Amino acid sequence: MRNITRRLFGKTVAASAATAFAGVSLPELAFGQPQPQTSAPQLQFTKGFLWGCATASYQIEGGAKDDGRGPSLWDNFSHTPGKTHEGDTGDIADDSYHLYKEDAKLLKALGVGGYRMSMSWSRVFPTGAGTPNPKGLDYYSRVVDELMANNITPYITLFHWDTPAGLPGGWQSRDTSKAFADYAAYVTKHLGDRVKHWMTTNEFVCFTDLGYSIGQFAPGMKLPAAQVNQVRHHGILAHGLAVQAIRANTPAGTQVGLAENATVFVPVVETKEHIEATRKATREGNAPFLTALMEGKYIDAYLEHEGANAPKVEAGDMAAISSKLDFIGLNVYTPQFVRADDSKQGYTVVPYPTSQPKMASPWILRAPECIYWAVRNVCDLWKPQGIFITENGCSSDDVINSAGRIEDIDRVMYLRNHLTHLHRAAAEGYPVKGYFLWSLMDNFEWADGYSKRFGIHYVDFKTLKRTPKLSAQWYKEVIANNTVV
Ligand code: PNW
Repeated sequence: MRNITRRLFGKTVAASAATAFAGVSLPELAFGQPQPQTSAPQLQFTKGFLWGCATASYQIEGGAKDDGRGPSLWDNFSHTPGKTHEGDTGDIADDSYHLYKEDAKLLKALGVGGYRMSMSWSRVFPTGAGTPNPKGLDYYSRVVDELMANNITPYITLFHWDTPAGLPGGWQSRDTSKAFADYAAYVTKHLGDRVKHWMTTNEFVCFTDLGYSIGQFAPGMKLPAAQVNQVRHHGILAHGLAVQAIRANTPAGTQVGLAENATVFVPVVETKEHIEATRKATREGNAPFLTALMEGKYIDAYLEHEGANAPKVEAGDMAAISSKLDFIGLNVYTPQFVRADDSKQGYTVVPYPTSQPKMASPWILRAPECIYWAVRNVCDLWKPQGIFITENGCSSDDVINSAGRIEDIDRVMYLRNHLTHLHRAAAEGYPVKGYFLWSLMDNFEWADGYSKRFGIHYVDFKTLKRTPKLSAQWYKEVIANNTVV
């Protein structure tokens, strides 16, 4: 538990009483006579809490060769037979490259205050470095203007895995980290007059380990540990250099962070010993990434574990990597469960029972307490200034019924339960500033192609028609009432 002053504790208890248990007073509980619902909203978020939706460039844009865009590692990977579900690619995706005005209307109809989108690096620098392509930047400038004309604040991620294929060696090369900083400098210099919220990278583990160790994502390599650790280092170095580049090229007050899927550890029982074990697991389990960013070093447990395979670090790297951030964005989907034990490590990750309920993607558990622990573990360990949930959502087996509706009640259940647990974190005083739902619409789900749907708008990939699902209707109510409904 973080240090809580008596005043904050009093406020928290009052807030919880006023929200979580609104409408139920103790005597009523005692006598079992609940009163009729009052109009007092339950699980209310604070005024100014930001509601948004998230997407990523390669997953929605299409227009793969339009206006001078260069190929990315994901273009090459998805065009390699056997790498994605039925050979699906992002060539067309949701065609948001041409339909972005329609997508802004979807956002407007939901009533969101923010939109988290990413930029395709190889639209702006077709080979990743060198001469920029003005038409690429123009596209994003138009999208930003369209959002702002609709009172939607853009939150831009500079890199969501679509590494330019023209960069020799990709993330195996330290030069890629430097090229990323140059790209970050160029983009933020040109859009920083209007865009005030930037995220550097999205989910280190997915473009490092999944791409270079497991091979499930682009570029599909299976390198030995020492090289993977170096790739990881180049990933976090890119983030750090980009933070510095953004700060140097944007006006004061610009907010800089990242979007990270730190592994979320949940105590098997909420007792002191398991909670402490969970905190240790969080620090060690995220050692190559978020822990290094927040502590400015690779912790001993990681260095000992990796031994001779530990990354090679140059002077100044860790200072750049730990550049101060205005917020941490957390992408939250699924947890690991931790119990304290008397091993040297002091904890064990408990395997999932086979009966553990899951969503349509087998890696997404129905375990909504993970969003509370995602926030709490990170805040207790490192006390960041602000937290955004930069992604949260799930896949469902959506179908259009005979009435033309998509009744994704399981997604609504998943989201409602997550928001309930997020509210707990906010009510306890953790600095949760906003929430971006993944995703605005169905899109190219990486190696799963179009077989997994994460959207709150259904996309017919033949006609590109977008149709709101039940979850869109639900989210609109959440936003309008600033409350879990
Ligand atoms: C995130 N895993 O990716 C990404 O940021 C999104 O682009 C993606 O569409 C979304 O989550 C849903 O998958 C992940 O296998 C993909 O553990 C896979 C994993 C985790 C995150």
